[in-house]
Amino acid sequence: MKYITIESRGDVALIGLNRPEKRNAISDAFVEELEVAINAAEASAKAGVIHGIGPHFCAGLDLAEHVKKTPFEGVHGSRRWHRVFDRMQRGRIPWVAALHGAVVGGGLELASSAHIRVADTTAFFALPEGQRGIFVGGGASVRSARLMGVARMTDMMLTGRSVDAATAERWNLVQYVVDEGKSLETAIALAGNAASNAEISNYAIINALPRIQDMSSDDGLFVESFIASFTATSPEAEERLNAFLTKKAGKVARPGEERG
Ligand code: 1HE
Repeated sequence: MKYITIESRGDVALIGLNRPEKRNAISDAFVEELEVAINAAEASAKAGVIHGIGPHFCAGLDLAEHVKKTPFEGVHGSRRWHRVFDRMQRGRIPWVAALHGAVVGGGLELASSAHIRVADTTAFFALPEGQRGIFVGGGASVRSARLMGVARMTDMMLTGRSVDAATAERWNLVQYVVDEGKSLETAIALAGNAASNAEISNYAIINALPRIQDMSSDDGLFVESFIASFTATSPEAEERLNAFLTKKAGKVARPGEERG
């Protein structure tokens, strides 16, 4: 593949955005390769990490390619991003985004499709679509807005505000902030933790939680009870519950302690 690297670390697949000379700007061919890479990762790994090669995570949409498109080609392009990012968000395995440098426009949309975001202190976040005369088209109005809230996203888009990693954490855009250069190794460790969970639990976590969030409380509780019962009666759950009861599985760790 030209724009994407794939590696594996045990049960974790690593997808690298690999167009550093253009700051990992996402062209049509790039997003298609990303889909192939996500499919390959799902077939071989229990969790995934997505990261940027070079000085930035991702500068968003390839503006040079976009400028030549007709309006209808633009719609198809946006729908392609939706399809590929949805494969990640509502697929079979959890994804952790390791962020550094620019996480802007479509780069933030891609990061918002992962399940956990880890930023190092060099990361900065912006939605410059307003300044470019366009609108978000890779899912930010749904995913990024749900993470940070509509008021903050509106502010970012109207004013061109760029926020640092600490602010992004306060805004719920990222879950972890780590020292410069540490986002990838932290993301791999977190993905490794997720990979050790029961597959059915991970599937329910990533597929059911965002859907239940979009339901009424009554519908959400009803759906939750079925998922809870379905997962709890799986052979893997029986094995894991018995492992704890017979002291073969670790206890819950206190914050800062190694997991048992
Ligand atoms: C690009 C792109 C790009 C860089 N499309 N070519 N995204 C943006 O509006 C962000 C635009 N990019 C930037 O503001 C800066 O490049 C960065 C802050 C990300 C990085 O700055 P820096 O100094 O490290 O790099 P640079 O010198 O600006 O860029 C290096 C090269 O990458 C340069 O090309 P060169 O041929 O002159 O070397 C840049 O033109 C090129 N480059 N970003 C194309 N985005 C589905 S809807 C989503 C809508 C959006 O994502 S809108 C936001 C688009």
